[in-house]
Amino acid sequence: MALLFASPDDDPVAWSASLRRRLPDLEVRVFPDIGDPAEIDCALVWLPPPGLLAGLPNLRAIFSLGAGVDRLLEDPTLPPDVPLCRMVDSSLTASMAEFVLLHVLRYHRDLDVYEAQQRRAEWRLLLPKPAAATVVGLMGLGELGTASARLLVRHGFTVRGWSRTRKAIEGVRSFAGPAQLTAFLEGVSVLVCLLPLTSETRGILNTTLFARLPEGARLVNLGRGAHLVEEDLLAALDSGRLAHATLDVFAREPLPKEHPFWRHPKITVTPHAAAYCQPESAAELVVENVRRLRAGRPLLHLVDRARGY
Ligand code: NDP
Ligand code: OXD
Repeated sequence: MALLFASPDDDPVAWSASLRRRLPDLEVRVFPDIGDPAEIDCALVWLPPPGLLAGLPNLRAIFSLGAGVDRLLEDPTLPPDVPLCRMVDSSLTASMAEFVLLHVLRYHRDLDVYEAQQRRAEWRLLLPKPAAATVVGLMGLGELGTASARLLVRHGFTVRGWSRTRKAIEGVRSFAGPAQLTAFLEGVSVLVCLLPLTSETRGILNTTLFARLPEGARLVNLGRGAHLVEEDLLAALDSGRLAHATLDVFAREPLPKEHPFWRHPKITVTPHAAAYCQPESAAELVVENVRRLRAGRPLLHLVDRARGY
């Protein structure tokens, strides 16, 4: 069985070694050295060139190196009937939860305010508040949102989450569906987006939503750039409706050099750096799915293409 590996960001040497250690008879071919495309059975990919997967006539499964599969689904040439599985991995989840905690702590301890004060050489103390006084709202309570919520609860924050279906997570107040979005947003001091990008969630971070947050709330977008309506964020920061935003994902990546977000005093930009999976642990899922493919058993973490995640 041959697996094609294609990713501009992940290390092909480490991945090949990790896969082969677990499954020595798996042939790993690294893009662009595909060999005969007809010999490829499955593909492990992150941002593959559009059309690459369509050119593999005997492809039986697509394994995403990313948790989000929106870019794959946007490719009109993506083979429609080949099962698509997303990445779920302990190292990915842990690095995301850590990144969420980092930014919630930063806002909770007013570091964004102190950074602005430093630029003005202004010495002004803001008395620290208890963690419980900071209400964190997580949009998306899936693999990543749930782990982040649990970590925040352990640190004493007041945590609420919003998802399509209701959840029971200890210490987290769960809100579900469009009907409960307004109630979820009330009183949230730090809003974290960990939604997948779908037709329902595109543009969800907009003026109407910002208006439902308390004045001076902070936003952390870790989902996808297209969740955010960029002009609405700039207007909300100008008016003070939002005090600050941390953005890890963008409609265009890399973020173009001339983009106003780079130099905005109330925006922190990180380069889609929140979370990545380590081949050491993540190869486990890929190998398990290759074994299942060989045995004709159901694959793990199949994407529901109609739902979009
Ligand atoms: P999951 O599929 O496990 O979770 C998605 C969550 O979003 C679920 O709770 C789901 O609800 C909820 N959801 C989906 N659609 C809606 C909707 N219309 N309304 C309300 N809630 C909705 O995904 P992950 O947690 O693994 O990943 C989430 C996203 O994080 C990825 O799709 C990707 O975009 C982003 N990501 C970003 C990274 C980065 O480095 N910045 C790294 C990895 C991922 P329900 O549970 O009811 O189905
Ligand atoms: C993603 C990922 O989906 O890095 O962004 O997993």
